[in-house]
Amino acid sequence: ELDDNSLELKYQPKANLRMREKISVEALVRWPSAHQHKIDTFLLIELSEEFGLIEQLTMQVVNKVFQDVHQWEQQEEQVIVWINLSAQLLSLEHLPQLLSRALQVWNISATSIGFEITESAFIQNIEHTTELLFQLKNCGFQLAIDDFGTGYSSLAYLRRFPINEIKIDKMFVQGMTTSIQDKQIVQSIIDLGHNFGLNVVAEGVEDEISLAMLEQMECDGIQGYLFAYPMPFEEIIPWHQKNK
Ligand code: G
Ligand code: MN
Repeated sequence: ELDDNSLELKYQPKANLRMREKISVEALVRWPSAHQHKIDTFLLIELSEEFGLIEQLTMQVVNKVFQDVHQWEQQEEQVIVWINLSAQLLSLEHLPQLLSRALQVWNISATSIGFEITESAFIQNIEHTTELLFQLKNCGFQLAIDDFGTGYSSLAYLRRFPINEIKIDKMFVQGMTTSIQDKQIVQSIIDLGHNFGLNVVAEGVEDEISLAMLEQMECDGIQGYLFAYPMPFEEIIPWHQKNK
C-alpha cells in the first residue's frame, strides 16, 4: 500500500508563448526513497503498473492536485494543472465517475484540469479509449497527447480523439539544434497540430537557441529546464509573479 506521506508532488510550468499571463503546470511525482537519490519517475510508474498500484497512485495524485487547485482558486489564482494518465488507468472502469466525484469533493472546475496521455496508451483498446476520452471531454477536462512522435503516431488519432493539445517529444526537441531531420519533424508536428486546431507544446527545452527556433516555428508553448524545473506547490505563484 501507498501511504500519503511517501508521495512527493511537484509542478513544472508550461510556458504559453502567446499569452504569458496564463499559468499552466504539469504535475510530476517523485517517491523520496530511503537512499540519497530519488527514484526515477519512469521506473516508479513501471513498478507501480506491475504491482497494480498505479490506480492508487494516480488517484492519490488526483486528490492532491484537486486540493491544490482548490487552494489556488481560494487565492483567486487560476492554475491549469495537467496530470499524466497511464495506459493502465485508461482501462479502469468508472474513471470519469471517480474524477467527477473528486471534482465535487474539492469544488473545482474541470476546466482547470488536463490529462496527458501517451500515444502508446491509445492503441491498447481503441474503442474503449475513444469512448473514455469523449466522456472525459464531456466532463470538461482538457486532453493532450504526450510524447508525440515517438510511439505509434497515427494521424487517425488526431481526427478520432477529442484532444486540445499535443506535446512534441523531447527527443526531437533536443535533437533540433544539431539535426536537420529533427528540426523538420518538429516543424511538421507544429504545422500538423495547427491544421487540426490544436495547441502545440515542445517539451525538454533546455537552451535559448531551441527557444528561438520554436518561436520562429510558431510553437504555442514550451516546457523544459530553460524555463522552469519542477517545483513545490508553494513556489508556483511567486515564481509566476517574477516571470510573467
Ligand atoms: O513527457 P513526460 O511526461 O514523460 O516528461 C516528463 C519528464 O521530463 C519529467 O520527469 C521531467 O522532469 C522531465 N523534463 C522536464 N523538462 C525537461 C528538460 O528540459 N530536460 C530533460 N532532460 N527532462 C525534462
Ligand atoms: Mn507528461
